[in-house]
Amino acid sequence: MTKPTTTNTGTPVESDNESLTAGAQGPILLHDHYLIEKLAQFNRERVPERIVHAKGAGAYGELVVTNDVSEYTKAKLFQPGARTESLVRFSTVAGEQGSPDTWRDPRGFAVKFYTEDGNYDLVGNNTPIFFIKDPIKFPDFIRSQKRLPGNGLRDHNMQWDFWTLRPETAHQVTWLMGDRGVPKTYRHMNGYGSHTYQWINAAGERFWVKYHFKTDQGIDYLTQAEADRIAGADADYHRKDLWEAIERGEFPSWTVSVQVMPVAEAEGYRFNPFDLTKVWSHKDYPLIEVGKWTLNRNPANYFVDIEQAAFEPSNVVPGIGFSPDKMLLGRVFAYADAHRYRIGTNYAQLPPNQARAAEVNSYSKEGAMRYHYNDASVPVYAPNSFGGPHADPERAPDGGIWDFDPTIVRAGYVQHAEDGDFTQAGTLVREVLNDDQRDRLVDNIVGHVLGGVREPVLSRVFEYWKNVDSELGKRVEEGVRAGSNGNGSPTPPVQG
Ligand code: HDE
Repeated sequence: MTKPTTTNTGTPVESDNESLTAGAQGPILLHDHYLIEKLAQFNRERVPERIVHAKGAGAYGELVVTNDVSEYTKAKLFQPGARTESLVRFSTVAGEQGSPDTWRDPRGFAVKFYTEDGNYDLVGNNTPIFFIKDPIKFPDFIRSQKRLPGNGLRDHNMQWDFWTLRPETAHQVTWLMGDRGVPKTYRHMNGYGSHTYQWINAAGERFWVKYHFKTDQGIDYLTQAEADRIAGADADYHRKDLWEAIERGEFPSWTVSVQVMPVAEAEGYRFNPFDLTKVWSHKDYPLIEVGKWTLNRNPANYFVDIEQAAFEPSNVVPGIGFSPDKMLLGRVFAYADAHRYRIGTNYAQLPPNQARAAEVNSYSKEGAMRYHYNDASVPVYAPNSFGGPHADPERAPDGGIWDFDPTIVRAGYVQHAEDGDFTQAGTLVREVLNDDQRDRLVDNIVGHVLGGVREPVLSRVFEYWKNVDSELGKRVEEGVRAGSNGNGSPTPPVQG
């Protein structure tokens, strides 16, 4: 016997096809509350999309620690042999929910670990760096990548206006315009914590660390032409690939590693180690393997598990802390604030956000849509005389501790010996990319600039790239002026 359709409160309904009317051709009756419920619920099916990273895909998986890094951290999920359930959401940045997965953009790489000390969220990207280094610039940066206020159109001139006026963007823009700007699939890209974090071991010793998730599928990319074609054919190309691979039992995995810098080396390092636009050379701080992270389960319900997933850099656990990276500290505020707005005060009670391996003993209560609540025997205030939970500094994360000059200022980062807006971008172009990768970089830049960049921005674009690398800058200018790429073949203006 099939189940009866019911109202939201379980009462069987008499029809899903006809509204209640006075006579077959009479007025609809106000007390057709089921009709009203259906239309009202339909109008309220959406939660606001994420203001950035609106389009994405996600899956569940597991981290298995295969090495011993306990000399650096006491975090339980990173102890030898530890297995921790995980949730990931991959995403693009600037596109809205229906936008093509294959637009040129960094990719979000947001990982949640359900640890026995509470949820640990590592909310990174597929690039180890970012465009800017102070959170106060973030709203400006994002708006320059989205839509003009007048006609609501995206605008390459606006994008390059911001990038060329803020030269610290050069390193990330070089990554963006290269092969990593359009990964072949979410499975064929690396993930990075991007920021410098702090690890604390059982003896209380502190280390600076950077996280690397190296894809075991191998890095692979789409050319601009392939990306444009696929964008027109299938906007959900990456979401579908991830879903189908896991359905086939082809579980993608990543090798998780960290770079570790002793606290004492930070001040003298050739780059400011907290500047999010810079990487630490792997020659200086080689990767130390931690374990294997595998995605092996698709979400049961996209809206519940992925659209309502809330990742927040503030979710750290004992053995892990923050750092002087101002972008990280800005994000520690911003994400929970975004979740409260987007999915409600009690978002931590939604299925993907609930602590799974840890007991929640918070004094939060009530608020809209609350459905987990404290037992009546548990006081709603602290301190109390009736056995309510008490804070325990011994068991809590300390958020990271570091020395600093407390004089109140508004200032840029302390410049280290080799710091500079174009230094690492130039190294990337000259020492990391091969000839073919450089050719595609020129091609992609020229194609993007030909998509609408004009004076006075255009001249700054040529100067920007000459500051990165004089040869590259020359090829970009020649390509744009010739209306073609640096290799002489015309490049169609890039989409979106
Ligand atoms: Fe985000 N970012 N971000 N971001 N970000 C959000 O949180 C923000 C930054 C990243 O799949 C928002 O829930 C600020 C860097 C990912 O659900 C928002 C700053 C990095 C995701 C927000 C940054 C990221 C977001 C939008 C400058 C890589 C998607 C909705 C200080 C290290 C997570 C939301 C998911 C999402 C704020 C910069 C990665 C608005 C203020 C740097 C992967 O809160």
